[in-house]
Amino acid sequence: MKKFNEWFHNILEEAEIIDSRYPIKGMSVWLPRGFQIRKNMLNALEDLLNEEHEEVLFPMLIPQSELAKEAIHVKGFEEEVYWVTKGGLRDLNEQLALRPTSETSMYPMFSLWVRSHMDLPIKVYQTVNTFRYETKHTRPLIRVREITTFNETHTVHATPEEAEEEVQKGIEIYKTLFDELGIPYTISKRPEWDKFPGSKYTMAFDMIMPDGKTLQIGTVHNLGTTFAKTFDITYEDENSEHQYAHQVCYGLSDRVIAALIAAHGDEKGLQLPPIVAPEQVIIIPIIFKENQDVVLNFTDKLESILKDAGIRTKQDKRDLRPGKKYYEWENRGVPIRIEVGPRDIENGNIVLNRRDTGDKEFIEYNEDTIVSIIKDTLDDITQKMQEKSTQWQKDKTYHVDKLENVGKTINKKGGIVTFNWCGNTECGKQIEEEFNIDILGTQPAEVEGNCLHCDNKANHKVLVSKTY
Ligand code: PR8
Repeated sequence: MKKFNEWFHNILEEAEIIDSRYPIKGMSVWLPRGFQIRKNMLNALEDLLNEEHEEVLFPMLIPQSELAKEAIHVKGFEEEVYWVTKGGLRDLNEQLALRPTSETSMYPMFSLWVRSHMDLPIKVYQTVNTFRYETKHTRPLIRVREITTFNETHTVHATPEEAEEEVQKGIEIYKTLFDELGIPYTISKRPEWDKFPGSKYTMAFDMIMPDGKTLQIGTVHNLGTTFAKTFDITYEDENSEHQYAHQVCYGLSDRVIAALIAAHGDEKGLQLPPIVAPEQVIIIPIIFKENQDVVLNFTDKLESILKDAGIRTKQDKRDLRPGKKYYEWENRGVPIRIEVGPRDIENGNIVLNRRDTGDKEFIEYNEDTIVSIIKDTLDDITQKMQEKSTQWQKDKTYHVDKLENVGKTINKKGGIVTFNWCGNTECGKQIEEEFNIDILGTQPAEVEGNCLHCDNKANHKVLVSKTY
């Protein structure tokens, strides 16, 4: 796909995902179809989170004094905070921040909640809107100023080991979600200068977009005891001694929806993984005046059988040419289209079309087997979409062993380039500047030889790319 940006903007409009004409930069309106996709994505995510975490809801406004408490954190966000300074005509005694993220809204309350080790762990999440006055170029769903779908998980633990386990838990949850959505990803540990402000370290998921740049689609942060010290989150251990709690937080956003659109879309338009598709099956009755009743009796029955089995199904009875309907539903990304005409009914067939492969198949119609055929096909579509996008990310990841090939490869092919690196901040920043790229992070690997850039001993495999 050559002009990804143009394609992306068009598809958001054509497939009725969002309307980005709202008169504030970086803020858009979710349209009914987009909202449904968003809801289905959140359901899948919350199903995973609910196994061990509980949903909460904190206020959107944060007193300036709380936001300012954690110095490194506030430094990281100070340029991005929106402030509420007035209540009606009166100036407020204290300015209130629109949350850019919720550490400083939640943690003063955690401090009240945690008394003894019996109160731990706390594992909560919320799905809210957050506000960031982004100064980089804004793009719908990708870099917005009102993040409308901010799903953030916050946990508090007694020991560093439990916090480490939670980091792995967060990574597993995001892996499962992205696999279900067929979103490809690479996980790395962000460099020191790009970790979440106030964290010990950040693990990040990056997807290679169709234009070769990478998009950060989720992050898991080990906060250590930094925030516990600032907000006084302590517990009394078995020996009645006060200990600082260990914390973890992780989050993702509207970007996940951008990622799934980008990962699967094609010239025909949107292609939705079954788990988020508002309609998993669209039935198109092929109607001629003389046999309208026969066809509609059949398709109505089929629709109710599929719906009863929990398959999201819709029938398109509009008085339009079938070709026009096919085009429209393909554009909207519905995974399976079923066509039924009078001749098919006579022959005991229905026609099943797959959006992912474009395959068209005549299947023998039987009320007892149709549900399992459709369910199996939906599962197969999910798997094939996932395999295809994972392969794409793999094919666009290159290992180089000459410095000159770092820039050359990225400029020519895009994607992610990996090479041996010393791990030194100074050296890393020079690499970023020299090649006009970003260091995504490092991955654990047995590394032999020297740093490609400074020739000191290498001890990291580093990943670099052009980023969104
Ligand atoms: C945290 N605190 O905040 P994070 N537009 C769209 N998506 C965005 C934007 C934006 N302007 N900025 C960030 N994201 C932690 C973890 C609570 C939860 C997305 O972490 O600042 C990115 O995908 O890394 C990012 O990975 C995620 O939100 C979490 O934001």
